[in-house]
Order: sequence, then C-alpha cells, then structure tokens
Amino acid sequence: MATKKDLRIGLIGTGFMGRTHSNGYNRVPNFFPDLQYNPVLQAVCSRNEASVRAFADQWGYKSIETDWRAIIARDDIDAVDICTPNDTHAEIAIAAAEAGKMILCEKPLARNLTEAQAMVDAIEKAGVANTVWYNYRRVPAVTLAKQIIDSGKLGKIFHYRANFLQDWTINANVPQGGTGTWRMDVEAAGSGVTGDLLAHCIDTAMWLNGGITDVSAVTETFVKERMHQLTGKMQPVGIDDACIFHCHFENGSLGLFESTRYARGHKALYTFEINGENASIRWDLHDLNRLEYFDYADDGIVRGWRSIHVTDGDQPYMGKWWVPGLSIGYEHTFVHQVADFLKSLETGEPCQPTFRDSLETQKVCEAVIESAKTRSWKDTNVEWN
Ligand code: SOE
Repeated sequence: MATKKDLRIGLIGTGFMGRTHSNGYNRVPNFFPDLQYNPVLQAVCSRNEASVRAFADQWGYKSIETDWRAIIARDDIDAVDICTPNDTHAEIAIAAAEAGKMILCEKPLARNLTEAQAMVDAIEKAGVANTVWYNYRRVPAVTLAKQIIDSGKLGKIFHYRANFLQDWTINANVPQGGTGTWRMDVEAAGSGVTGDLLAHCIDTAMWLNGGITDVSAVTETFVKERMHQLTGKMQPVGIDDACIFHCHFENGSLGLFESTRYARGHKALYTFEINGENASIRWDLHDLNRLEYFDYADDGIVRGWRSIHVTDGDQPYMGKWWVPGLSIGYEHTFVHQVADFLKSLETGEPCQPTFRDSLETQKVCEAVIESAKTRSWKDTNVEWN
C-alpha cells in the first residue's frame, strides 16, 4: 500500500466530546486500515495546564497548548477540531479558516444563525474541508434507514416523529454556566434543548426526509433561576428546558418533535419514526443497532414489524467491525465520522454534514425559538437539496 499521509489534528476542548473525538482518531487506523490518511494526535488545548497534560497523556496527544490561538498559529497542524462550548465555535472556526486549517466542529454549529452564517462564509471563502459532528447519522441502523428511504421503499412519506428526552436538570440545584454546566447558560449555549438535542433530531430528519419549511413551537423553562457558577449568584435561566414543535417538510409530510431535560427516567432517549405510504421505519437510541421496519408489501400472513439487528457485514459500516451478530455502540459513531472525513479528503467529496448543511439545521432551530417567543408559525427559509 502507498505511504499514508498524516492528518495532524489540533483538538480544542477536553470535555465529553473531546474524549469521544479522541477515541475516534485512535480507533480509525485499526478498523479502517485502507484509508490513505492517518490521523495524528498532534496537539490538544485547554486552559488548565495540569488537566490538559493529563488528557494528552491519557489519549496520546504529542503536545499541549493552553490558548486555542496557539493551535491555530502552529504550522504542524492541518485540522482543528472544536470541542469547546458553543459560544466559542464561531471565533475559533473563523480564525482557523482564515489560517487555512481544515475544521471539524462539534454540534450545534453555533449559538445562532448570525454566527453560523459568518462561519459558513469564512470556511467557504477559505475553501477548507469541514464537517460538523452530528454523530447519530453514523449509527449503522440510522444510515440503513437512509438507504431504505432513498431506495423509495417507503413511498410517499406522511409523518416524521422524533423525541430526545433526558432528565438531568430536574434538580433546581443544578447550576448554570462554567465547567460542566455551560449547556444551562444561554450566553454560552445559545439555547437549551433546541440547540443541544433537537438540533440532532433536525439534522437526522432533514437528512432522511428533506427540508423543513415552517415550524410552530412551544418552549418552557421550568426552573426560572439557577446559581451561575461564574458569578456565584442566582440568575434568571435563559434557556428552553423543554421544546415541542410541529412542522411541514418540503415533501408534504408533517413533523412532530419533542425534547426535554425533565422526562424523569430518560437519560438519552432519542427515537424517530417515519410513516410512508408503503412502509414505516422506527429507531431508538437505547437499542441503537436495531431498525424496526414494516412493509405493507409483505405477504399478509406474516406481515408485521420486522426487527432488523443491524450487525451484518453488508449493512452500513458493519463490515469494518467484528463478525455478524456482534453489536457496536455510541462511540463508534465518532469513529465512523473520522473515517468518513478522512475518506472525503481522498475523494474530494464533502463530508456531510458540512458547515453549510448545519447552517440549515441552525435555521430551523432559530425559527423554532422565534416561533415559541412570538407564538406564531415561522418560515425556516431552509435551502435543502
Ligand atoms: C446533552 O446532555 C448531550 O450530551 C448532548 O450535548 C449531546 O449532543 C447528545 O448526543 C447527548 O446529550
């Protein structure tokens, strides 16, 4: 095999997502050995020197930085991976693009549409490779759902339904702001469940079922004040704790979406169901290797919901893993995204979702928040192809 090319990564941010991405870079060479590019963990950056050093040792980064600008200034880094809170995405991504770096950005792309548009303008002007980590597209069962839908088996689609339910913020003593709870702070996050959880549902939905044209939403903030870790004071909560919206898709189908962090008993219940004229599909993150499929064309005496255990070598990504019948997990979605990004560098094809694709998701999120605020239907102005 020809000598591999190195893709030298500079990771910024060492939280939960820093770990998932690092695991992805580390696993890819073993399981996707045919790729021409080899990820090299060149540098990792976080403000606290001791903790970033420990992270570098644990995950195998060659060097550390404590200022993200240093990562961007380095000549020995090809791609910048942004895993910091949402309020830093735009500044880092724009600076990285101007420096000619490739960019992999954690979701959501930005806090709002204005920031997201500026990021898209910067990467398109620079012409750099880019992707956004909407990882659930790369669950093999979800990728299989996409293949089934694209094959036309569902026929005309009538309904798309999705939920993303969690329960980790019910306790009013959970603070906002600062390390670990920046998702609770509107300044850092931009929004609550809409940008954090529904953004996943919207990304998957538009990938599977096309553009969302208009939305009508309701949001609620159940705990109105929380202690802010940066000021030490009780402060109003600006995020949406729960959001429900319904919508139209360009293809004429209706969508219904719900997300909350107040669904006691649910830690990360992401589900979707799609009903078409000829067939239906449903998926549940808690049983992520299973795709349920109902086909009206089946012989009547055996017709019913099929439970497809997506572990066969012919099914998406699974030929890369163990042997048929053996499951993989959440972390593999990030391995797949790294592999797809590296492949995109070989082929020159964009690695979806790109910043531009994720701008469309941001448009829907913005319309959802605006609709809830104004108690009215909002057009998304999504451009989906
Ligand atoms: C929030 O709790 C969170 O970690 C999201 O930020 C992730 O994007 C989602 O995949 C799981 O839940």
